[in-house]
Amino acid sequence: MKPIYVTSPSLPPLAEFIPYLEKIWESKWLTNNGQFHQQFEAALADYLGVKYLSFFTNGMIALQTGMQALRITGEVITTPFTFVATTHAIHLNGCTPVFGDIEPDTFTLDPDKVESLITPRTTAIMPVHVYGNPCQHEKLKKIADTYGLKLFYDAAHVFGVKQDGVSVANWGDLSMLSFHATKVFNTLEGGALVTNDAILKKRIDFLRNFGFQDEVTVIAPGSNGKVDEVRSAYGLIQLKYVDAEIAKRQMVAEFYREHLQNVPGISILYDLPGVRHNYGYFPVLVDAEAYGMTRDDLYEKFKANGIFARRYFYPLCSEFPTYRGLPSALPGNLPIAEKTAQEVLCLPIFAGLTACDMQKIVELMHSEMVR
Ligand code: T4K
Repeated sequence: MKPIYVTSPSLPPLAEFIPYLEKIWESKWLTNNGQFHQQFEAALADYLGVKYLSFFTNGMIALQTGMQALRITGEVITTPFTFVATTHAIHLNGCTPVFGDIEPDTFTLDPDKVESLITPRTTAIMPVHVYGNPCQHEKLKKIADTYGLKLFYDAAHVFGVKQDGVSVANWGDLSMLSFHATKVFNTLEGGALVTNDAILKKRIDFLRNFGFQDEVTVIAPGSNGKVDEVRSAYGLIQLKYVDAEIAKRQMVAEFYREHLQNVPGISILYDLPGVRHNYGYFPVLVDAEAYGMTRDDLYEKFKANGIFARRYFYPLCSEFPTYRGLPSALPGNLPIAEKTAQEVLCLPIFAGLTACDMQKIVELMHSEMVR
């Protein structure tokens, strides 16, 4: 039985990659802002329709560098319903995460819960466009502007996502994208910071290279977030194929929607008005009573049949030992996030998922109804 994972990366044709590798071998220029790195940054900014973009070695280092570039300190209001990188970046930058509850229909940070969490120590809001669902930007921006807070989006899941024709990665003071192997667009590992502010872009690029401004001037204690020429060249080729990847994923999402819409106890998400989605994830919510089986039992049943669905994002970040003692993390404070984390299951979705695989997945879910 060939396992079916929650995702499987698409790779560019190997033959297209070889000439790039030959050029890299010939030039011996391997990293530190090489020609393919520069070309890729420009091509990516163009594809995404954003002003300034800095390519990073991964999303986590980009998040940490972004916080440093924005000079975020003290308390940061964020969501508990995310991959732990978001919360860790806040913690590792010496700040305290303050968790707000999420919205039940998009699973993103609920703007109406943010204001009551602001204290004199708050300097930023860090929301997440989880599963590629755009946050309520206008409301969050209004709060950030009113209280003089930075707005830094963890945009790891929104590659190519647009709202009313505009790239969601444009929002806020800064956005972080991830190009990890498990994402819609991958550079093996990789990430980016996106901003509309030229001075901020400059600071980010210094911090990405140990803080070097020139050969002898170090302006701040920067990290090493640079990317090599091999991954930059790979990214350049990948860009040609990403629209086809998204189109195939959309077909998978439509299949699931058609075949799961009437399963009692299973809730699914639909496209949001005005949003061009990327179909990076296909979360379902399992209401154990109505469905006749818990989320965890369905997860185990899938596993027994070679299907490795994932419980993203369970447990909540607020439940990990480092964070669970924080006042905002105490049980009962985040009821919608707590319920969602108990019920959510992300079904396999990727371009290479076959019709046979999809059929098997929905049949396994339907078979619960006739037990
Ligand atoms: N913020 C958010 C909201 C994020 O979701 C993430 C990353 C970040 C920040 C940080 O960005 P990066 O620093 O990662 O760029 C995965 C990814 O490692 C992680 O990037 C991602 N979020 C998270 C949601 O998922 P795991 O622990 O679930 O990965 P893993 O290794 O279990 O892979 C999942 C499945 O994917 C495997 O069962 C099989 C398949 N797979 C995986 C890899 C690595 C492949 O087929 N090929 C592969 O190379 O975290």
